Amino acid sequence: MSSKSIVEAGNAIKDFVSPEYIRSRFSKIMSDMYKEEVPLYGELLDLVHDINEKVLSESKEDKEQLSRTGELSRLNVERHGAIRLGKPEELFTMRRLFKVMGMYPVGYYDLAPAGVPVHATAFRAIDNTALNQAPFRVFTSLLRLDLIDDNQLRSNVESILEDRQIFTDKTIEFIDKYEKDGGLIEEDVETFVREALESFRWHETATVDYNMYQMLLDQHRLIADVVAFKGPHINHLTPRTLDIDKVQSSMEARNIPPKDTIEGPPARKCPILLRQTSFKALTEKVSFKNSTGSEELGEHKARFGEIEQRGVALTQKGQDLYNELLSKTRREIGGSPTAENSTEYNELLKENFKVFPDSYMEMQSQELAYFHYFISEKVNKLSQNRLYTKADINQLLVEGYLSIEPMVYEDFLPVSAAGIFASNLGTDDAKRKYEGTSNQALFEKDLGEPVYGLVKWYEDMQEETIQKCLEQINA
Ligand code: OOG
Ligand code: NI
Repeated sequence: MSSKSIVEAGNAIKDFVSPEYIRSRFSKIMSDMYKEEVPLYGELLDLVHDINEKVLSESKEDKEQLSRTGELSRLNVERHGAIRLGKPEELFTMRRLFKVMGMYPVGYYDLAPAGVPVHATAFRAIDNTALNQAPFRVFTSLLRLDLIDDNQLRSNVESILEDRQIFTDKTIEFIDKYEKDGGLIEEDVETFVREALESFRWHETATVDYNMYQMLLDQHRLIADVVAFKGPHINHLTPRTLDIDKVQSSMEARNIPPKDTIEGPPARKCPILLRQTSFKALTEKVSFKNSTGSEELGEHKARFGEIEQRGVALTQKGQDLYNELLSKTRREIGGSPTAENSTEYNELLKENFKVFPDSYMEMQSQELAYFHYFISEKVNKLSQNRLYTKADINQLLVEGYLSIEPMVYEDFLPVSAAGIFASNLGTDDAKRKYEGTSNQALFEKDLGEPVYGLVKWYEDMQEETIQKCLEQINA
């Protein structure tokens, strides 16, 4: 794919490479790098691929649904990653960098209530066609220094991060050039993605000594992960599976140690939102610098592999019901699920979610989820002596003049993110509670622009498909 867009810049007409191409190149070289660094991720990719193929060959219905919504072709390249940043300037520049690849900040996620001292957004494409062409996303968190209660440690962290530069000079030059010209030309793209990749690479040498690392670790494992290294190494990459239960139960046979429970909603006929599971983080050797200049060896756990199954996006009403049922289950089990109570948790979750309708038509009529609307063949038989409006949509659907397909949830779930984090690193950090309110205004100030609202994005896209149907019907 090397589609180009022609953009008029002053009098000159320049050939710019499409952001979709840059994004898919970047996603590819990132995945290749991660496969090399974390070979189990490669194993997981193979497993997911095998199971997806099987699902598609066995279920004509699934295949047709994905094909109608444009997701079938993207399935094998679909993945997300995650990084954790330390200071506001890093978030600001990261936003500019992702823009070169056509990725914009969508949603605000506060992980503090779940015991992780960060807030976050996800960078992704926001146009449906662009998403289907290159569905790469990056969950990007920023450490909340205001949540470190030890004053001395907080000021240490600030001075450690102060001089850190996570971008190469060349990357910054390309970003400037992109902003000035309005695009990147073909001969710059490969150098740009290679330079950008450097910021996501793993470093075996910590930037702090062993004592400082321990102090950071004692505060929170995530703080050590963000502060003690040269850059925001990508901490996981996540392919999309069509059957997460199958992958979960097949992981062990391939020597991939799975986490105990799948995060998110229970298994359903009509999947909602997002279900995720992962393999545990690797223990990696790290060398620490001592004040004498000698090196000390130690270990760090951060990087893992994750998989996810995506379902239909929910309206605010649907989200609220989801949150209520999930919290209820967690309350009943006494907090986050553990290895010991995972069977009980799963049963309880299934039981509690029985009140969440498990048919697309029912979810549509209760306005719990978002859908793509299509006209059906029967539409020719519709009487043409009146103008149809949005108020007729439900009736037209029930009578079979329209059909719907679920709109896939493209985003993330903060409780799941915290759950993955905790079980991966095998810590009790998630049991910590951070007081203090979420701070979207501060996040957006650091980011340099507001994030796109989560619900509105789906609302607008659904509206677009409804309007298109009406146009076709009234034509
Ligand atoms: C948060 C990652 C969140 C997900 O899939 O929910 C995420 C973290 O950096 O641990 O990737
Ligand atoms: Ni993830």
